[in-house]
Amino acid sequence: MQLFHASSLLLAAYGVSASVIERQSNGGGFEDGQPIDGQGKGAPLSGGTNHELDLQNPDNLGRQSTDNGVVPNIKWSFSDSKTRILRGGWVREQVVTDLPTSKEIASAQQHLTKGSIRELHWHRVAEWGYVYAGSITVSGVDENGQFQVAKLEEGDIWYFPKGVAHTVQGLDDENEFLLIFDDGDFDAVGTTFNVDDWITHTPKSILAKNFGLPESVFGSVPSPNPYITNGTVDNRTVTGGGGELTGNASFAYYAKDHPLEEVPGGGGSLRIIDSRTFPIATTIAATVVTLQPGGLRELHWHPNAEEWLYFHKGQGRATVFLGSAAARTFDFRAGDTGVFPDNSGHYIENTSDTDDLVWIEIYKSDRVEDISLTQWLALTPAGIVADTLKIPVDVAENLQKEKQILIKNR
Ligand SMILES: *[C@@H]1O[C@H](CO)[C@@H](O)[C@H](O)[C@H]1NC(C)=O
Ligand SMILES: *[C@@H]1O[C@H](CO)[C@@H](O)[C@H](O)[C@H]1NC(C)=O
Ligand SMILES: *[C@@H]1O[C@H](CO)[C@@H](O)[C@H](O)[C@H]1NC(C)=O
Ligand SMILES: CC(=O)N[C@H]1CO[C@H](CO)[C@@H](O)[C@@H]1O
Repeated sequence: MQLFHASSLLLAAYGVSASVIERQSNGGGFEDGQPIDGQGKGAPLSGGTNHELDLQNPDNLGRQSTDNGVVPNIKWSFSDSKTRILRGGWVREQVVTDLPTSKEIASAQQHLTKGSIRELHWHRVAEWGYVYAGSITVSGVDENGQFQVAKLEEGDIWYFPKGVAHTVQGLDDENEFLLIFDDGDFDAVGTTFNVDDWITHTPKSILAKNFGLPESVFGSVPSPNPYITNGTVDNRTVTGGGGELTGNASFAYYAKDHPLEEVPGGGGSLRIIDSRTFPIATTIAATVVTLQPGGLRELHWHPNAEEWLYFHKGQGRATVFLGSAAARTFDFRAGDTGVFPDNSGHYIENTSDTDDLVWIEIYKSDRVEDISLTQWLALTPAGIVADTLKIPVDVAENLQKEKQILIKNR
């Protein structure tokens, strides 16, 4: 802080050239939001700039000297999304037009107040949800007339396969969740089908014939459809049809039934939610991760899919490696989303001295899969590794053969 104030004063008093000298003698100006590296590269920003964003994203200013080449943007903050405010809550989305590198996954944060309802609907794509505040009822019906009405709390998850009819209602005063869809182009026409939208655009005579009811019954269906509507908590039980979905057919994953996994690296804990632990989730696999201050999600890649990310708490940074000497470092904080392209190499480091970094990883797959750089090298003949990387052969021989996953601060 002392350094920051001193340099700000200098900047104000003597103009930017004094600050260049100041920065160079102090090893760089990135912490002050200036693209100056302290080794003679860079110069101050003289034009328009968003200083707050520069301070939050020192790696966009060139701080990481191993970065190289052209790497497209892989980050989008929910704070950059348009929030749709409604009676009973709000929603803000991230779709492919916001973050073009995220082709397989689109997402939203959504908030429902007590009793409020995300109106009945279905999608052409699968929906996955994670409750991070409050509690909700999710209700769904499948092709066999089997249904489920599940009460979900913080940490619980749901998954509706493509086409399954569903709705969500808030139970606590304030309820919020992350929504994931397995197609980046989620706002395309033909993706979401709301019940009142359909009813409104069906001839009244057909409605009467279809339901065996007078036309007047449907005289008050809201139009345009409200998306979220305020309501009252309904805990009537549902019976009949094809019966309740349970066991492996359940749409609901209850966190309390799945203890957190401690990992070999000792740097945190995680929970993998994929078709092995949540059998119905065949197109969306996830990991919820907590990484300690200074901890590192070890260098790895995913052989099966893009990795989409939502940062829930804390701050971190990650470098994505695309091959062809292309690599770029990004700074992340709570509320950011990101995507690592299919098979790209990466790590995530917690850059806070005090706070855990909590994020959710999503893959359009039935499995979470990764290949660890260290494990790969440890399970390759040591002489080959030593000759390739020009490292001592005994170093190659002693690399960890077990995935560390989350490495504690060292
Ligand atoms: C929803 O809000 C409107 C406007 O405040 C109110 O008239 C209506 O009674 C509310 N409905 C419910 C079910 O709370
Ligand atoms: C129904 O839900 C309300 C609101 O959460 C609760 O106060 C009430 O006790 C519930 N009733 C039953 C029968 O569960
Ligand atoms: C439920 O799914 C698990 C994991 O896929 C599987 O091991 C188990 O055999 C399934 N149980 C039944 C009753 O199908
Ligand atoms: C506690 C700890 O190790 N914090 C580190 C978090 O990451 C930043 C950036 O790499 C380091 O500067 C901190 O020392």
